[in-house]
Amino acid sequence: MSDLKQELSRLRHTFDEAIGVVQGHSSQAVEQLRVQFLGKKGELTSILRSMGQLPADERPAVGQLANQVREHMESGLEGLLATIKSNERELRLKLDRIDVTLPGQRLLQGTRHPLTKVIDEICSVFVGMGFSIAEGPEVELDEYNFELLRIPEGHPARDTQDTFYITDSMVLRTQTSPVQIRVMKEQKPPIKVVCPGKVYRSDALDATHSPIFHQIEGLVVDRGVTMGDLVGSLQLFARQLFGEKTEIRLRPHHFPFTEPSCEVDITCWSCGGTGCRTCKGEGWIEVLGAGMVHPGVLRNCGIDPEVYSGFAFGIGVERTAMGRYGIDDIRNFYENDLRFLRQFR
Ligand code: 2NL
Repeated sequence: MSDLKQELSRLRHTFDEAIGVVQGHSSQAVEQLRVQFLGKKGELTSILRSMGQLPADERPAVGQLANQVREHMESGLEGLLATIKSNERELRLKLDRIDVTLPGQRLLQGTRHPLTKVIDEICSVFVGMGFSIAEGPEVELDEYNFELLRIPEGHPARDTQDTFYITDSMVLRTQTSPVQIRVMKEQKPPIKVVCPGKVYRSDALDATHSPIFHQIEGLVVDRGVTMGDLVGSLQLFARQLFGEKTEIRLRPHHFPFTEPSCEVDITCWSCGGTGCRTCKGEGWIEVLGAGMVHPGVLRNCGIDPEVYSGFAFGIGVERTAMGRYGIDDIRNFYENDLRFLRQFR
């Protein structure tokens, strides 16, 4: 028997041993065997290469044997690969099995914050009456927050005790009025806007005060706007927000930016006006401040008070929400306690 024939049967033997060891390994190990035995630099290839040196009459027999060995190795590898693949699949099926009877993961669904709800509701009522919504910066010029609203230097409202000063000429806005100042300076009447947003006062946090709170102000400016328009608009607003039977009552008041000015009460939403715990026996609940825009404020914004007039109002959002939902501590709004927030689902 020629040397090459011996080598071929030794190769077949080595292969059989190797494949026995790889049994139960991964498909990559099978690929390594293929490279080792059948690859371009593999052992079979090198044997076939040296066939050229054989005498011509011996070549067919050696070639036939080489082909048998190759087929043997190929089918061995193929069979092994199939077994390994099916083992791997079975293992994966076992590992990936899920228990469909386990309880699912509950998705936490959020809700709108009660303050957001009240802001949206109030704004919707005014949008329904044809108002636009305007927003503006929370860091505001002293000029827009105070000066143009007829709150001059030395006025108690400008006390550094009450106001957060950024620089001598910049403050955290104490009302959303400066947004309306911007609207009046930029637009021509007719103007009908509501301005919701955060406002700031240098107050210590307690049950009824917070240094950051929310306000909605409204402004209407046009030819011939009267106190009657103010009363009618606020009446309509009160009935839509608090119920059809709600009445409003105006009490004289003072604001530097309106003249005349008033505070507006509504009949108690709990007792309807007869007096109860909610209204402290009054029958009335204060909800907002309002008035006719002071001619000086219109002039400060480039609007001629001889031609135009307007009314304005301001609503405290926290106060409204506390009354509406019977909340006795303002801090509830800012603490993100889910036990509180979940009640507004
Ligand atoms: C309240 C009362 C009010 C205004 C705000 C206003 C704005 C401009 C001109 C005139 Cl630009 N007035 N706003 C008017 C009356 C009352 O708020 O009790 N706020 C907490």
